[in-house]
Amino acid sequence: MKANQINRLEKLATRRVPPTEITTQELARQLSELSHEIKRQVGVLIDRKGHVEHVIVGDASRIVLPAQARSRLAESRFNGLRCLHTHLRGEPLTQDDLTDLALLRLDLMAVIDVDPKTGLPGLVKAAHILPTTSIHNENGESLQPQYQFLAPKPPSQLDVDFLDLIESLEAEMARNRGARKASDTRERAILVSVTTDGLTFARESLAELRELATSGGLVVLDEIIQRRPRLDPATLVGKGKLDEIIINCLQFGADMIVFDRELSPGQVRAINAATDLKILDRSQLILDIFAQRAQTSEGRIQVELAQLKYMLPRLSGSGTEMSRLMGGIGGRGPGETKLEVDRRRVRDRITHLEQQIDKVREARTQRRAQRMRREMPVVSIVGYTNAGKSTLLNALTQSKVTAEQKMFATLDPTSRRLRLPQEQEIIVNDTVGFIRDLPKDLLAAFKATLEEIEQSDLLIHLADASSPLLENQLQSVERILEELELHQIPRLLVFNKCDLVEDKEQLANLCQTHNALAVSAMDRKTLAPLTNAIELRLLKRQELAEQPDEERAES
Ligand SMILES: Nc1nc2c(ncn2[C@@H]2O[C@H](COP(=O)(O)OP(=O)(O)OP(=O)(O)O)[C@@H](O)[C@H]2O)c(=O)[nH]1
Ligand SMILES: [Mg+2]
Repeated sequence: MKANQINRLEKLATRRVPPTEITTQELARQLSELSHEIKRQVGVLIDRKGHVEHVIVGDASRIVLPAQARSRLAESRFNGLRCLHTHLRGEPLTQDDLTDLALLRLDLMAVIDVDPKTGLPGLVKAAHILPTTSIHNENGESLQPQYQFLAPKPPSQLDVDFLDLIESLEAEMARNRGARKASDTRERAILVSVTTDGLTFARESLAELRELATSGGLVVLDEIIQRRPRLDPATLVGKGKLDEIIINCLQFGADMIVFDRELSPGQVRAINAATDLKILDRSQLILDIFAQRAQTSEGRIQVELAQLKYMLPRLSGSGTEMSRLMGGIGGRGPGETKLEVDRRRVRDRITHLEQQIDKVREARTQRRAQRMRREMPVVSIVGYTNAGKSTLLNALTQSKVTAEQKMFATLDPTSRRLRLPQEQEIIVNDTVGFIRDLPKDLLAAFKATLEEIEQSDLLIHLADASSPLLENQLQSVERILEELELHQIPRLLVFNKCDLVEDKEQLANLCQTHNALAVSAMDRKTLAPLTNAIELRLLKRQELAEQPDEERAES
């Protein structure tokens, strides 16, 4: 490049256009002529006041926008910069141009055609993002980002009032976001499900994720389902789709993306590299809820342990990446200072917590020994989260354990006494709810709590008969019981929330196929068959226990 061309490029940085105009004829001409001479694309980023902020020189077919353009994402709705650059071959706005427009949230992307003979500016082609109210169709598949293309015109005939245009777009975006109160600090999430098979399960699973998200204190803005032949090992959804989702989030005003399955450490890193939005996966969401709920010091130790174990393999990359990754909802989770400690210290902390759990376990064994001496039978209510376990315990024992329309309302096991119809006294345990794909570390960490159940004489497996995922939930609970080696304990299957099931015949069939009882924990009148059944089962067990070994083997 000649000295005079460099000089002219540098001068571009001092230019200013009236804020209401996309470009002046003069600026268009300067860009076009320079571009023609050096046979490269030349571009400028212009702020809302009309000042040129950056000058960019590309090659013959593309320019790369500076990273600073992205760092301004935080405040305004669009980022307050428009990009104006030249095209040497008369091509329309390219896919790269549109992706930059959306991902950087530029005010506008405009290209100026350069006349190949004269170097004079030809048509100006421009596009901006359209605010949307929905980002998916009725099948839950996300829509392509919406762009509005302005009619191509020579620079002298551009009659758009630029400021007016951008301000009305921003006003519309603000309306779409709804009247978000300043006091509402809840984070706003878009849920993403990727599936390799049917949509039905993906939809139900997404419904569960929505409940998890709401239980965790998030506002769910929208849900996206993507179906693909196989999962993308790098970014789960595929790079192009990911860009699309990120753009959707920006258009929609979301703070985070929640994925309906566990992301590998590598996937988290790759996705984080593509966006400043917070990323959460299903496991982390569950961990987060547990962190919010844990009341006792034991519960807190267990949750922190699980969080640290989840975090350890993901401990690499820059500090900011990590804090974004591990911040959890509202910046909860193990906390930023803790995150900056190196792996060794995390491992030390894990060892320390594991020792503490061992101590708790000892104390628990002793307590249990005392209870054994009292020879009271123990019955534990287990089941999927939100099945109504705490409600049932309350109804049976007339107590007031927290029961809520929230997942994982119960974290710490609670015991109550219950006098059965024939005067026998028993202990009833309420337990932490199970969930499909319970994070492995969490399961391990909660083993201690669930050890309580190990000593049970009977398990009541309580299931929500009104859930569309009933069969699935039954299987999940069975699988977890097996993993916890609790499947040897006699089990009584009980369907709850029968008041919510309209089709009573179907309910009766269901009970018959599964050999289960039907109750409604909300209605104490429905519980008599249950207490009778408990009594019978315990009696049978006692008789068995009193039989000599040979007879027991026969029966
Ligand atoms: N309609 C109806 N709602 C019920 C019934 N039993 C429980 N619920 C509701 O279901 C929700 C969950 O009840 P909980 O008792 O907290 O459920 P849980 O199994 O203890 O849940 P976690 O502790 O979160 O695992 C609450 O909103 C209850 O009011 C029932 O028989 N009928
Ligand atoms: Mg509960």
